[in-house]
Amino acid sequence: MKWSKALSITAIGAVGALALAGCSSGDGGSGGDSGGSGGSGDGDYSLAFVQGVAGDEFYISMQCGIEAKAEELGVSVKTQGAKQFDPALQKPLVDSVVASSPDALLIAATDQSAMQAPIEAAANSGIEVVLVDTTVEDPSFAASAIASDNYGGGEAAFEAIEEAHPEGGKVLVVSIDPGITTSDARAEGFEAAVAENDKFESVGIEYSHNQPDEAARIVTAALQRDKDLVGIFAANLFAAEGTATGVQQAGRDDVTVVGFDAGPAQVEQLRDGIVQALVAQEPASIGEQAVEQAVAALNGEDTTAEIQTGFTVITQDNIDGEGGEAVYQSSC
Ligand code: T6T
Repeated sequence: MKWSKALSITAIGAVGALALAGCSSGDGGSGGDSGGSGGSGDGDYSLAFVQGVAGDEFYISMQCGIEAKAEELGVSVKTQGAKQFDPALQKPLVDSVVASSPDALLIAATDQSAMQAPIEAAANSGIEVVLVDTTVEDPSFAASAIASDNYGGGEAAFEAIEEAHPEGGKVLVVSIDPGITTSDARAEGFEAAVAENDKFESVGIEYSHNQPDEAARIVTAALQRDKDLVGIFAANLFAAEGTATGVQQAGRDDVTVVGFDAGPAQVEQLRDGIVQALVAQEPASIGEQAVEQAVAALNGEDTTAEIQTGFTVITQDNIDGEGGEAVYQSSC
C-alpha cells in the first residue's frame, strides 16, 4: 500500500499575507537586532520554536528541519517545548518567549481556542508568527500556517483498514483531545470515509490525552465492549503506541491498526506486525518551510498564508524502501 501526496497551497491569502508581513517587516520586530532587507538570511534574525510537546519525534524531526534551514539562511533558532501537550503548560512558555522578543515565533498550538490569545499577542507585539502543524481558530495574524493534509491522511487510514477488511465491520478512532486542529481533521477525514461506505460502522472517537497508557486502556475496554471491531485508527504517535499495546495485550491480531506518525517505536510495531500501516507526515519539510516563511516575512517579502504538506503511508511492503525514508528522527 502506497499513498503519497504533496500539495502546496500558494495562492490562498497571498494579499493578506503580504499585508501582514508589511506590519512588522524590515526591522525584525520589537526586540530583534536584525536590519535585513533584500535577500533571505542577511538579517541575522533570532527565531523561537515552541513545540507542541518536548520529546515527541514528530517535533524533534521538525526541529531538525528548522535548524538545518536556519543554518543555511544564517539565522539563529531556540527551541522549547512543555513536558505535556497541554495549553495550560504551553501558554506560560509562549508568554516568556514573547517577553524575550525574538524576531519570529514558530509554534505548534496545543489548542485552537486556548492558544489563540497568547499567540496573537505575540503577533501584536511585532513578532512574526508562523503556525506549524496545528493552528488556531483565527490564524489571520500569522505570516503563514503550515500543516500536513490531515484530513486526507485520515481518509487514507480508512482505506488501509478497508483494504485489510473488504467485508467491512466496526471501526474506532483513538485521538488526542478535542480542539487540536490536526487530530480533529484526521478523525474527520476518517469518519467521513467510513460514513460513505455502507459496510463499515464507526463506534466513535475516544480521547487518550496524548498518553499511550490511556490509549491502551481505551482499546482494552473497546475490544471487550465491541468484540467484533475490525479496525482502529490511532490519530497520532502516542495514541498509536498505546493502541498497539492494547491490541497486542488482548491478543487480537485480527484487528487492523493504522496509526498516524512514524516514530522509531511505531515502526518497530509495524515490523512486528502489531500495526499494519502508519501515515507518516513530513515534519522536517514543515520546519524548513516555516523558517523560509519567517525570514521572508522579516525581510518584508511575500509570504504564503497556507501551505499544505503531504504524507506517506508506510506498510511492511515499503518500510525498507520509500516508506523507510519517511520515518521520524529521534535526534538531529
Ligand atoms: O501527530 C503529531 C502532530 O501532528 C499532532 O499535532 C500532535 O501529535 C504529534 O505530535 C505526534 O505525537
